[in-house]
Amino acid sequence: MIRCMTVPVLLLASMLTACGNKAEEADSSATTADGTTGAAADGCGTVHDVTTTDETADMAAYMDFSPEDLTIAAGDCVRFIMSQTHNAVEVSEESYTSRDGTALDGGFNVTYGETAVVEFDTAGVHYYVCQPHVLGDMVGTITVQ
Ligand SMILES: [Cu+2]
Repeated sequence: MIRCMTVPVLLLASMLTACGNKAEEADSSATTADGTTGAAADGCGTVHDVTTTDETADMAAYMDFSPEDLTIAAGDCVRFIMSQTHNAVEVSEESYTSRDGTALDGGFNVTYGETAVVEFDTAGVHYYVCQPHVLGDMVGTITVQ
């Protein structure tokens, strides 16, 4: 069972600018997404971050999720913080192995520049890729124990 909560960071930022009286509401959403400590909102256990970079000076770092392979406990969440040039799309083990980048039906799908928190409730391995860079081995795994 996977639950996705998309956090429209840019939208929140523009709302803050556009109308001051929404600031408190926008702020509480941000806190939920930032729940890295203690018992986070929305039932996450520990929240683990996966990040990417748009900085191409170091191509090895550019073509990587950080961390690439992550082991978490059932009930933990992963916060995918994608920079503008990368996405994180769940794929089948077969697609992961063959690097074909086909999205898995019902899998998580974090688009370019998006930050999203995904909860993993069931033990197993989830495979994901950055679609434009899958052939550059920009792939990752989430192992839920
Ligand atoms: Cu990428």
